[in-house]
Amino acid sequence: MSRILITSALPYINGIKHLGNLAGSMLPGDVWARFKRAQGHEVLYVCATDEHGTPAELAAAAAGQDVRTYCDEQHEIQKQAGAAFHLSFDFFGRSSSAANRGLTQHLAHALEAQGLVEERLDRMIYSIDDARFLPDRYVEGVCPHCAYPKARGDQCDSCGRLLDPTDLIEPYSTVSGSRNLEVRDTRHLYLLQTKLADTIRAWIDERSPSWQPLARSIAYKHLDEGLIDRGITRDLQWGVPVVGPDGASRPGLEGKVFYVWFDAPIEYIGATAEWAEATGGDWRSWWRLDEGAQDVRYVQFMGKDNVAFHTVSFPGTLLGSGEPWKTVDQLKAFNWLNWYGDKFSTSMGRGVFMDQALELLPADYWRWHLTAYGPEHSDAAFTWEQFQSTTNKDLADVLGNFVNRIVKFTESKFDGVVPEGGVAGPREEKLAADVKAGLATLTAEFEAMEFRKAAQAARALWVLGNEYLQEAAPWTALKTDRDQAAMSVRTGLSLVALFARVTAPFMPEAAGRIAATVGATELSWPGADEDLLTAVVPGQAVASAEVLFRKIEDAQVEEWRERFGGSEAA
Ligand code: B3M
Ligand code: ZN
Repeated sequence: MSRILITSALPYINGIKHLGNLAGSMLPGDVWARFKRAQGHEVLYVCATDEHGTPAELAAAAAGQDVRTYCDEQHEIQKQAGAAFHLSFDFFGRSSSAANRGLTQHLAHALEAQGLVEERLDRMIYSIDDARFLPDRYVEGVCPHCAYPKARGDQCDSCGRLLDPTDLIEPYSTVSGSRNLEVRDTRHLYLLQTKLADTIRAWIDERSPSWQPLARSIAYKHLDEGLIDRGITRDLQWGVPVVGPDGASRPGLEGKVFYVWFDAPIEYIGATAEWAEATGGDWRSWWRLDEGAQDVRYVQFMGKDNVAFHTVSFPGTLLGSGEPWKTVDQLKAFNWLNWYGDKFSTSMGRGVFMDQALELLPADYWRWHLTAYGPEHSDAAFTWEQFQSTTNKDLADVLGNFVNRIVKFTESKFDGVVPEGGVAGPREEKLAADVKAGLATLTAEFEAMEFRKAAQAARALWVLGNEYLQEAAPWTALKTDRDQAAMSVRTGLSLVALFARVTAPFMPEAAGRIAATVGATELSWPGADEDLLTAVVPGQAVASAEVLFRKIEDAQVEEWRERFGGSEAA
C-alpha cells in the first residue's frame, strides 16, 4: 500500500464554478481518489479556493462587498457545492489562510537566498484619479496586436496574447474608467526563471515520460518558447504581503503583495498544513522529502490552461528554493468542456453552474456523464440531447434495469432472500472469466487515468450482467428446475454486489444504494483473484431500491433548454 497525495486545481473564488470547471479538475481528482482509497492506499486529497488577485478584488467590488467578506462567503458556497457533488476532499482550504501566507513568504525568501529573486525597478501604469497602480485586469485598452478594444492588461481575450499593461493603446482604468493615467516607476520582485531553465528542463525530462501527451506537450511548448524572468509581486491590497526575512514590511516594497499565480500553487502545501492543523495530521510527511515524502506519489488534476503553471512555475519555485520539497509525479490535464458550440462562461453566465445542476438532478447523474463523456483527450461539447440519451441508456437501461430486475425477481419469487441450491455450470464459468477480464481492463484503465475508457469498462461489466440474466432466464427455469433458478439468481445478486463496488468511484451515492439492495456494505476495489460470483450468501435478505435512476423525459429537456439555453441550431 502506498501513500498518494492528490490535488485538483484550485477553483477561483469569483463565483460558483460551471460544469466545465468541475469536469476538468475537481471531479476526475475525486473519482481517482475514491478508486485509490478503495484499493486500500493511504490517500490525502486536498483542494482550496484560490482567493487572491485582481479578479477577486473586482468581483468583490462588483458585489459591493469588501474583499475579505466576499471571499469568506464564496468559500463557504464553493465548499458546500463540492460536498453536494460528493467531492471527497480530505480538506478544502483557502489560499488566504495563515498557513499559505507563511509558506509563500518562506519560499520567496528561500528563492532569494539562492540568488533567484531580485528587486527591479518597473514601469507600471498609475491612475492619478484612483491614486493607485493598475496591475493586470485593472487596466484595459486596445490590443496592440489585433486592435480588440477591450483587451485586459494581462491578456487579450480576442487574440489570446499575453500582454503587459504598458502595451495597451488608449488604456483606461477599470476601477473608474479614468484615462488620466501615467507610467510611473515602482519596485517589484522578479523570479529569475532564466537561471532556473536548465533545472526545470531536467526535471521535466525526468518526470514527463509517464504523463499523457496533453500535459507533456504543453510543458515542452512552454519551455521551448523560452522562460523569462517574471514579476512575482503586485501593487494590490489583497494578497500575501511581501515582507522582509524578519516578517516586518520590506523597505521599498511596502504595501505590495505576491502575484496570485505565485501563491496559489503553494496553497497545495498550505491546504495540507490547514488539514494538519484541523486533524492533528503531519503535513510535512507529505511534502518534505527529508521527512517522509520520498515514498509519496503525488498526482495533480487540472485544465489545460493551468499546465504551464504546474510544470514550470510551481516546480521552479520548489526546486529553486534549494529545500527538499516534494514535486508532482503525474499530471493529468483535461481539455475544454464546451456548451454546445460555444464556451462555458462564468462572466457571461453561459452554461450550467454547479448549484443549478443539482436543482435538476442528483450529483451522480452529472458525475457519470462528465466522467464517461468528459473533455479528456479532446474538447467535448455538453448538450442536453446527449446528456439525456447517455444517461437514459447507461444508467436507467443498463445498470438500473439490471439491479432492479434481479432484486425484484428475488422479492417476488424467493421471499426477498438469497436462495440456496443449484450448482454453477459452464455458463457461470464463462461469466466468471468474462467478469475477471472486464475487471482487469477496468482496473488498468483507472491505473492509467483513462477516465472515459474506465467508464466504458465499468459499463461493459454492467452489460455482462444483463446478458447473463437474459441467457440464464431464471423466470423460465423456475417452472422446471427451482435449484437452477436459485443458482442463477444468486449469481445475479453477486453481480449486483460487484457492480456497487466498481461503480462507487463514479457514483458513490448510487453505489451505496445498489450495495444496500443485497445487504452489502463492502465497497473496496475488487481484487483480481476474488471469487466475485459467490459474494452474496444464501439467507441474506434483499430489498429493491425505490428508483435507482430515473429516465430524463423529453419534457424535462425542453424545460432545461428554455431555462439555460442550448440548442443544436444555436
Ligand atoms: N485558479 C484556475 C483558474 O481559475 C486557477 C488554478 C490555480 S491552481 C494552483 O483558471
Ligand atoms: Zn488581441
